[in-house]
Amino acid sequence: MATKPPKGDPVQDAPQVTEPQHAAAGLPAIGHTLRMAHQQMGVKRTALTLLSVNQKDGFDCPGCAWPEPEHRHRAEFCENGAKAVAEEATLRRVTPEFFAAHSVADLAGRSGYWLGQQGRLTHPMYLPEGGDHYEPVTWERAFDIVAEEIDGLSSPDEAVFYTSGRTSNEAAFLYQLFARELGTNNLPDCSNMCHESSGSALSETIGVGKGSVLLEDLYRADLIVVAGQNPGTNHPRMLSALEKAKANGARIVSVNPLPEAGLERFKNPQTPKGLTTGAALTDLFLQIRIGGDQALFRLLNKLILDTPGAVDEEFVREHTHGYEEFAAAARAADWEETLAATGLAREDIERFLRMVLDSERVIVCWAMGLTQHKHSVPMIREIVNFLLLRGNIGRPGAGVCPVRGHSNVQGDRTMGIFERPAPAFLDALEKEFGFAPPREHGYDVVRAIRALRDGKAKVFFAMGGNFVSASPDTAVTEAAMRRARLTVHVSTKLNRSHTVTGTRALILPTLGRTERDLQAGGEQFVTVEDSMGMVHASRGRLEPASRHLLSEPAIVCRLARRVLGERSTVPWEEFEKDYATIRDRIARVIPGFEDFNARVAPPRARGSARAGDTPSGGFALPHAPRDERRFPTATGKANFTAAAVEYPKLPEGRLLLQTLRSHDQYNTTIYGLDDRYRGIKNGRRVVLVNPEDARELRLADGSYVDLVSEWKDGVERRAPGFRVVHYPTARGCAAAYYPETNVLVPLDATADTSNTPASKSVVVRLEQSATD
Ligand SMILES: Nc1nc2c(c(=O)[nH]1)N[C@H]1C(S)=C(S)[C@@H](COP(=O)(O)OP(=O)(O)OC[C@H]3O[C@@H](n4cnc5c(=O)[nH]c(N)nc54)[C@H](O)[C@@H]3O)O[C@H]1N2
Ligand SMILES: Nc1nc2c(c(=O)[nH]1)N[C@H]1C(S)=C(S)[C@@H](COP(=O)(O)OP(=O)(O)OC[C@H]3O[C@@H](n4cnc5c(=O)[nH]c(N)nc54)[C@H](O)[C@@H]3O)O[C@H]1N2
Ligand SMILES: [Mo]
Repeated sequence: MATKPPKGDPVQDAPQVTEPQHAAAGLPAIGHTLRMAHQQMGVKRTALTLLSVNQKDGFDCPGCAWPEPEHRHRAEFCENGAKAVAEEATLRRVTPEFFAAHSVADLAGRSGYWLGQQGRLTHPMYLPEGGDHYEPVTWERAFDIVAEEIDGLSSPDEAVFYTSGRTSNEAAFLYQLFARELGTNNLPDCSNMCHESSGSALSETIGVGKGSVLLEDLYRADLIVVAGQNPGTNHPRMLSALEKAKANGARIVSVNPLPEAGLERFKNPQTPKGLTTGAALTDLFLQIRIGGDQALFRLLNKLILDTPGAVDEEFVREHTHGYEEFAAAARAADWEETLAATGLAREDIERFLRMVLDSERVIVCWAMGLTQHKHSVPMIREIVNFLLLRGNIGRPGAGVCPVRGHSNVQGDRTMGIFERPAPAFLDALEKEFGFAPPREHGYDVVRAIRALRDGKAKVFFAMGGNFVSASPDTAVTEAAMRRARLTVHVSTKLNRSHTVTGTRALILPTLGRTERDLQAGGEQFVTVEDSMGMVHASRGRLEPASRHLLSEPAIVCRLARRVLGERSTVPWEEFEKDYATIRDRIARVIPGFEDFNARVAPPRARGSARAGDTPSGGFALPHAPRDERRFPTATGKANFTAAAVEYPKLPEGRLLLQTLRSHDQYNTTIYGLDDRYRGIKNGRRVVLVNPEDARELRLADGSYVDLVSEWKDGVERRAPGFRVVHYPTARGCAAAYYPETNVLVPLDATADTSNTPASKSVVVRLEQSATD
């Protein structure tokens, strides 16, 4: 068995391993934050910037989509939010001289970590056909190049317009408007790889593809289930909400193959107690096998059905559809099969049941641990069944809570970034702008990759993100991208997608959230929507990283004017000057945004308030199931569903690999090489394996293996050189970081219905690494 890292691995990747921790945040978190922030921004800028995150007149944190509490601490402290801010507000710069010194081939050989560490992009850059270096280009020339390539297409459907989830509502609305006026619905987004399964499951069952709870509901809940989520790292501010819920008497059940430190104990750095012992959060930890959640909830539903008086019969009668069929399927649930699927003990499931029966108000929260499996959609629908049974949707303190990732991913969807737009939305666009938007569905992420691979798409345009690193099947995706005629990235920072290019390529540098946005009509702000459907303003304060940057709305407006010219019916110039004019149109097109401008204004500037307006500025979007127990589904009721139970079945000698985030990364942006809570330092190429499995597979702790994924197409997908770490994960389950492991996720291995890459259930074998 190899015991040294294989040659050729990045030198810095030399993982050291200590015991996993059992609590999150506390003083060490403050120390880590300040160290990272000082390195990127210096002391003064650190203080100024971190103080205006999520404050009334400041900018929305570019970290996660967790909502802000009404009563903010002066610095709503969150280690990973601060890292996201430091990463953007860094004083390091990637200039034309940098590109002159580094060929594209050189950059393509660097790690994602190195690329991101180089700093902010300062100039529009162009890689001409046959060129080996990016060269500076004027904005006018850049837009001409995009227009030339789009004009050369035989159909607008040969262009693809990707969006990542940091894009503001204003920019997103304009971007989809441009794509649709051009004539395509090819608007894939990061959500296709993220919460698409939640959207698919929820829109069909409750009629709205978004969560049904507000922060106040968490504070009132009796029981909060956190399944498939690691908030200590990915939504740290959620821990304060859980702490408060507990103080109010809630109990917490965590369902996860890994014991995650943040869920065990939270040391709130804003309270004196938090700096010492902190608060225990989880009352019951269900260490489930990967993919076992549908089986768990199905059995729980059977047990509820079998308990006299446990079903909320009035709610079921008044508000739901499909109960009988569901109940028949649930009654057939089998203990033995459930124990095999979940790896749980009978007593634990019985304890869970008792906690459920003792609770009047139940909330289920989840994230990527539930959305990225083949059977994610029926899994989430089973959770809806579970909540419906006891009337836990549409009443205070209860509901569904899919916790979104990117800070405005939910808002981008609301604004129409979707390859399968609703007819009513297109009708409203048509009425407002007077052109006929295309009606055929466009490509999602996986279909866009296939289209590029097959030569059916030729122009790839990305509004943010890092498409080639975030997408599955890295080798396939990169080859697909290289076939494009033109690849364009609107970006703040350098990343791998800039190095894997079409025949020609452009990098268009843009303002970040933290930066002042000055247009002809004065200083602008933008708006965002958080994970709970709250909309509010975000205003950057810092000087832009370079005077050559354009804002995202300005880029779309200028591009649209150049590409569409006279044929456009949209006032792009006016939109660029004054974003309030964009919001006026959003207010007319999208339900729930009535009086948009007035309602996002600072509280003192506002007139009379409407329902949902918050005292600190901003408002809650309407949500029929939450607000009125009305379910706008095809049946007009909340739908029970009765899918067959599925769970992954592993061939002998294989493990089920989940690809997840370390504490020091934001998706494909790597902040550092540590995963502090899991006891990993100085390296990312690690694979966490249960010690019993490791013994059976003869995998010594500290040995090096290649991860080889097995999929029915027979193609060998290999990620070489991972250090084995014996770790208390569930039996049969392994874990390794994304994006290094995306090479293992087959493009065609996606969730049914949502088409989300199944990046949390990859069947792998572990092979000894070659040492030289
Ligand atoms: N600092 C930081 N913050 C972030 C991000 C980041 O990268 N860094 N990313 C943002 C984005 S876009 C998103 S979508 C979110 C992601 O937030 P998370 O979903 O918390 O992120 P992951 O690291 O993918 O963690 C998945 C969790 O699900 C568990 N899990 C895996 N498989 C299963 C399963 O089958 N069943 C159950 N019950 N659990 C399972 C894993 O053990 C892990 O705890 O975070 C957002 N916030
Ligand atoms: N194997 C595996 N794959 C996954 C996942 C997984 O769990 N496992 N998770 C999936 C999920 S949940 C998601 S959301 C996707 C993430 O996919 P993406 O959203 O595409 O990826 P990010 O890494 O968040 O994008 C980072 C880049 O965004 C740019 N950027 C940052 N801020 C801004 C801004 O304000 N404006 C603009 N224009 N650009 C900006 C920077 O250039 C930075 O390099 O990855 C998915 N892929
Ligand atoms: Mo995400």
